[in-house]
Amino acid sequence: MRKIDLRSDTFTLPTPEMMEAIASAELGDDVAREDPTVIRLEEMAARRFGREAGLLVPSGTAGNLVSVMTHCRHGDELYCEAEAHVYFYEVGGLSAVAGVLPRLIKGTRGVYSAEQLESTYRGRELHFPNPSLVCIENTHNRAGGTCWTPRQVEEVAASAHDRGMRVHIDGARIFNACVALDVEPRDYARHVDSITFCLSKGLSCPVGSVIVGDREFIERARKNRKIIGGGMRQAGIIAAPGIVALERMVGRLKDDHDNARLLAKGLAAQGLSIDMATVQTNIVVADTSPAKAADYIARAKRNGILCSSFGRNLVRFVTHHGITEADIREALDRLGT
Ligand code: TLP
Repeated sequence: MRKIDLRSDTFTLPTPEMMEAIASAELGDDVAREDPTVIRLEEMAARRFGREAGLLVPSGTAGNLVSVMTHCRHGDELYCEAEAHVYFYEVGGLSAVAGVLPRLIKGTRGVYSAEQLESTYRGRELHFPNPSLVCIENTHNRAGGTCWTPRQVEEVAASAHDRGMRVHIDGARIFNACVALDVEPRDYARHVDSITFCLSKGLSCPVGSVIVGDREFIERARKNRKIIGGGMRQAGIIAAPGIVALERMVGRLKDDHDNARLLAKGLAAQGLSIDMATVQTNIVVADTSPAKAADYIARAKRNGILCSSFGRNLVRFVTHHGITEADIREALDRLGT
């Protein structure tokens, strides 16, 4: 039986055009800053976000960690949403490597307000860690791929800046937000100090993420990237498909969003509980109660449908390049049996 893999958009494979770009990429040693393809990608990313500079990193996790290390000193405090990826899924690197204490804000569908930031903010006082960074996740993974509007980012960022804190966006899937809301990456980037976005999720690249920010920040981030072992040599083989992704793969994300909505409606009709207001991009989080997520996932797997656990009674489905509308209809048929 043909498998339909809805576990994550990280499972996407590079397109033939990406493979050709890899094969013909002009290469050099990027630690010595001599890889022209990496430089091209970094400049292209910076331009796309309206920022001065970009830095290729091996993964979204590396992008967040390097950004946190660059914004914060050991012992500082970072504000983020209670289920933010940087807190929930990054192996505690925040604390283990960057030495930062997270302070959590419970958002609504992944989004929190400036008022919430203000009421959680502890101030600068002898007894408290130094508050230095506010993180925003857009789209928010555990909330179901929900989007922050540029306005929401602007308000939280203004409040953070007023308190002397910097702002980082974990924009692993920020292009999904841009497509869903019909806004430009620069509409977000202009309010914040750094953004990480991933090439290897909906954009289908095999590897890589990019941090964008001002030149001075990116130069300091470059050193931190080296500290964590993320200085890569002929990294043009990673950058080349990234260039294809930025040029060709953003527009098609709308198909993934349409497919996610189709899937969510079908799953709801089969009795799963889904907050449809969260189905804004390419992620569907469904409550399987009273069935356990593990049992639901095992049964789906027996029918050739792969999805992942998001908690005791929660499963996640992600649509992506390589999943067609016909696949979604087929998946619904098989899940409904
Ligand atoms: N998320 C993965 C898993 O780690 C859960 C996924 O399948 O969704 N920020 C966000 C918002 C992410 O969703 C992810 C990956 C990352 C950062 C980390 O990216 P990688 O996996 O490249 O380190």
